Amino acid sequence: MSDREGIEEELGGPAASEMVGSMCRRIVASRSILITSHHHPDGDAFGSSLALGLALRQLEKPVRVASDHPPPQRYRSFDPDGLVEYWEEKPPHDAFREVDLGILLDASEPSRAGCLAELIGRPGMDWICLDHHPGQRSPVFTHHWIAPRAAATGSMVLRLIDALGVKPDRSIAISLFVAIATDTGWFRFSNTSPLCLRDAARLIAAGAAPEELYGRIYEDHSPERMALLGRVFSGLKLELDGRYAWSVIDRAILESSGVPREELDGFVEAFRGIRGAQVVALVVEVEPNEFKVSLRARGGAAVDAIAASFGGGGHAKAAGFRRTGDLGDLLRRLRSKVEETLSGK
Ligand SMILES: [Mn+2]
Repeated sequence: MSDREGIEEELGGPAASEMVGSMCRRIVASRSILITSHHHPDGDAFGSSLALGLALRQLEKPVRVASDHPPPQRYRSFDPDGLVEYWEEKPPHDAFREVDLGILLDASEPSRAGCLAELIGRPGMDWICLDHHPGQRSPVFTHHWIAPRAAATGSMVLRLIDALGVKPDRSIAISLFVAIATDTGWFRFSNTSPLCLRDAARLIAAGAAPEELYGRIYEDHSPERMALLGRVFSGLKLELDGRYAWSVIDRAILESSGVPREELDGFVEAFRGIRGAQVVALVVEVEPNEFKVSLRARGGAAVDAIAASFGGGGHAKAAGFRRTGDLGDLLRRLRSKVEETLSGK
C-alpha cells in the first residue's frame, strides 16, 4: 500500500485495503495484463479501464485494454493514443496468449464482458474484479472487490492506482473524472457521496476540467440526435396518474433517424425531469423484436427489482434489461411491474 491511510469505510475499510494490497502484489508479479469491462461500455467502464491502463503503463507493465464494443463516440477522444482495443466479435484463440492476468471492471458476471467473456476463467490466467454493483463474490476471480456504496468503479480504480504508488497524471485524472461524473449524472444522482466529491476534487487538482469535459460529453450532439429526442418526447406516454412515463423507439423510427444506437445514451435521463414521474422507461428495439429497456427512478421508487424480474440488473435508481418478443406484451408486463413497485407490493 502507498502512504495514503487505507481504504475508506464506505468502500470496504480495512478488508478492502488488505484485498487491494494483495491485488497489487498480483499485478506487480504479472507478465502481461488485460483490462476489460462490460459490453457497450459506459463512461465509468470506459474511463476506469483507460485510467487503469494508463497507470499500469506508467509502471511499465505490459498491458492491453480491450472492450467488447466501442464506447459512444463522445468518449473516444479521451483515448487519443488508441490504448483501448475494440472487439466486435470473439477474438481468435491466441489473441491474448501472452496475458496471465485479467482485470474486469464495473461488472462481476463474466458474460457481461460480451465477446471477451470466454477469457474469464481461462486456464493460465488469473482474474481480478472491481465492481460497485451489488452482488456476490465469485470464485472465478482470485480477487473480487465489490463496493456497492462506491459511486462509480472509477473511485475504486483510484484507490487501486494509489495503492500501486502511481500518482494520477492529467490523462488518468480526466479518465477517472469522466468515470465518476458520468455514473453520478454529473454529481446529481443519489449515489453522489462526500467521498466521490473528494475524489473529484483531487482529480480536478490533477488536471480534469469539469466544464470542458461536460461540453465534450453532453453538448456535442448531432442535429439528427436532437430531432430524434424531440420525436421520442412527443411519443411519451404518462400512466398510473403520471407516476410512470415511458416511450418507445422502434426499428422504423431508429433507422429513419440515422442516429447510431450508442448515441441514444442519455435519452432516458431526459425523462426524469417530468413532474410527478417516479419511474421512467425507454424501450428501444435494438434488433427486430429484441428490446432494450432502460429504467430510471426518482424519489422513493426503485427499479432494480423490476429489471431483475425480467432477468436484468442495475442499481435502485438506474437499471435495465433486454427482452425478445412481442412489444405489446412487454409493455403490459412492464406496466404491471411498475404498478406493483409504486404501490409498494
Ligand atoms: Mn459504474
